[in-house]
Amino acid sequence: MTKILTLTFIEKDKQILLGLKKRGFGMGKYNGFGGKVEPGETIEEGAKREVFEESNLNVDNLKKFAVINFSWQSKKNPDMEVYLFKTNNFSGTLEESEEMKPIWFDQEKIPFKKMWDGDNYWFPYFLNNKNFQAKFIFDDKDKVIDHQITEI
Ligand code: 6OG
Repeated sequence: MTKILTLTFIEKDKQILLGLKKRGFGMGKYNGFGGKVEPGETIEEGAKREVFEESNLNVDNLKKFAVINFSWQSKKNPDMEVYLFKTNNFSGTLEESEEMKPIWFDQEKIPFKKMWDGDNYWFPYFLNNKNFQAKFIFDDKDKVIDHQITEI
């Protein structure tokens, strides 16, 4: 069964808010904020809830810019369908959570070496304001072994 997840990026001027994941899936990597969509909530509601839980910020005017399917050749993780949102509309006080340590990065200084391998491929589309659909297949060491990105 495919898991439905969200991933939200908050933008301010030429900066992007990323969080260092402190536990669980993707621990030690920087990423946007997100997680599983819960029964009874829309994908967008799930996205907002996850941002609040992980950063203490309230976000609005989320713009969906991509859907990415992630899978692992060995099936060591479930297949995932991730809905990616961006917004520059946020309020509240940024706070570290048990799950995430948030840090603003300049667009030119995204820490790709400490991020998911797939991000190397699709982040340029995001930074250039392209909407896209993508698929990634990873090996057991979480390296991309196949991918496909289509602008939409
Ligand atoms: P929790 O399991 O912590 O949600 N996610 C990925 N993000 C990137 N950049 N690359 C991937 O490549 C990812 N796979 C999953 C979706 C996991 C969070 O991590 C994202 C969710 O926001 C494999 O609840």
